[in-house]
Amino acid sequence: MKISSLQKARYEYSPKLPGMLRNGISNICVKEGEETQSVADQEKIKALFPNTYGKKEITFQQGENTSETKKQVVGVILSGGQAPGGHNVICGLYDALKATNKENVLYGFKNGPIGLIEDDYLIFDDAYINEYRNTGGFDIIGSGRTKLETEEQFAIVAEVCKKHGITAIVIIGGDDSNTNAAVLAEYFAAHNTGVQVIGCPKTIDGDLKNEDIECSFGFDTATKTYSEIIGNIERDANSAKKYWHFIKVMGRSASHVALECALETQPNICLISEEVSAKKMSLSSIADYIADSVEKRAAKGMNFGVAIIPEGVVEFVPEFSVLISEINELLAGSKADAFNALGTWKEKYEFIENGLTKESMDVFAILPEAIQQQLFLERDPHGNVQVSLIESEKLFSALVKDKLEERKKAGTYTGKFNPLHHFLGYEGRCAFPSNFDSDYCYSLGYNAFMLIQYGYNGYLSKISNLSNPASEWVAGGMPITKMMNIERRHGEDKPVIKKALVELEGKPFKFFEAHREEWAVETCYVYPGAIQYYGPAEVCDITTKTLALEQE
Ligand code: FBP
Repeated sequence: MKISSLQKARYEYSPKLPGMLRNGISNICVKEGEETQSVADQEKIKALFPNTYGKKEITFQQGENTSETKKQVVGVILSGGQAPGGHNVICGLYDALKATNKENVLYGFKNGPIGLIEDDYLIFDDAYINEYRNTGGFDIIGSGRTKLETEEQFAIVAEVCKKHGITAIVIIGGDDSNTNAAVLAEYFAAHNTGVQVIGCPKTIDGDLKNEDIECSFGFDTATKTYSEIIGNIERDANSAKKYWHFIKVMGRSASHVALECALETQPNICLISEEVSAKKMSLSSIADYIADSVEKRAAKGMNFGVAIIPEGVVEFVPEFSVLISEINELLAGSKADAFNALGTWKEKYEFIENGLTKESMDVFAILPEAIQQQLFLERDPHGNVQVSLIESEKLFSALVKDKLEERKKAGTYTGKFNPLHHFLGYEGRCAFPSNFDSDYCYSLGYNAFMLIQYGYNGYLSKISNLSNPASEWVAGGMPITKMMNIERRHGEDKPVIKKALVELEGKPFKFFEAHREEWAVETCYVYPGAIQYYGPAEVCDITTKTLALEQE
């Protein structure tokens, strides 16, 4: 296989472990903390997890390893969207497992949770693992979005584990996958299978975080990748002085990615979906807000700018979310077939006009035709609009253009408005992990094996104190049930890990809020440049501004 010079060099990188995990496997002992309670709905969660609820938080420290010496056969899966560093979680897991006992075995189940159901796997060895050290992507075993959530699936997984003598499963995934990890752990405990389950917090979206999990892996590299590109675009904008760039960034519902990129690059505009929702901002008021910046900059002779749009924002605009739910209703079940059978867009438009309320039709009617059509693209498996397919960057630039035309007529605006559009998403999910993600992920995997070795079940691998150098990081584990509450999902009450949205009272947003007025009118761009893997620690090992502000 032909590999790049950087890939070759990255194979040689030694990820940094937290200080307490650096003294060799025989020198890691456990300190148990307090028993835990779930963040809310304690009685309900306790009743649903009678075997795994209330366990103690643990930390590792230097000291004699007193764990069991049984042979471990561990299975690992990657679940959901790619996030840089996933390979290193597996490398860390493998290294700790082999350092403990050469006879231990690591199975990689392929293409996500489905691999466990279909018993589709490979067995890792040194040669295979070494090809993936410090690289991006999930191609080491593949990933997938199948969910492990039903009793039937759990019974199949238990059989697969029995067949291979598997003693533990590590699930590398986001909030839903780790919720399912907790349910699987409870099932295994209730059925006395002896199989343990450990989760690792993954997602570029940054929405799997709470008082225990400081950040999910992949967020650091993905936001650094996007920020590099945004910074480059800003510099181009400031050189050419003739375009307004509308840049949509990935991140699903929460705006952590957009906010971090804004803190890194100081664009003229960054929408924050959580604020749009809290202030009940309409499409028109958002367009006015952006147009104000365009107008003020134009008055200073600056007919250029940069606006960051979080991919999920439209769902947070009240009238738009009503429109989306009406459309979901309009296409529910077999009604979608009737709609798709209509030949022309004109016929479809009539169908839509007859099906929507007047209020929603008013919103629909002002959308550009391309966006109208995107709202009728294929639904996700739950029947919902796939918001990441809606070109909201084009939607907002079109609405801003209309506003500016009105202002031109009113004589308040005399500038030029040439918008360009970008979407930053997939290119950030498989980048070579930054030193931070390389170190964090390797530590998460190494630590996950220590949790297995000490017999813990239903725990999330936890590495904390992350804004400090890795030597000061703290390794341990937290029962997943501690992070759960009850939420209404698809018409049912479900125990789930609470998704973290941007907190409008939190320090990262407050910092942004304090500076954005100036950024909107002046040119305060910051150019972060490409991720640096070699060089001084203050350039190569810095973490996100979000984490730094949160831990100030
Ligand atoms: P996870 O939540 O599984 O980590 O995936 C995150 C994400 O990259 C979102 O930011 C994005 O909206 C979505 O996946 C895209 O999904 P897909 O890869 O199926 O197109």
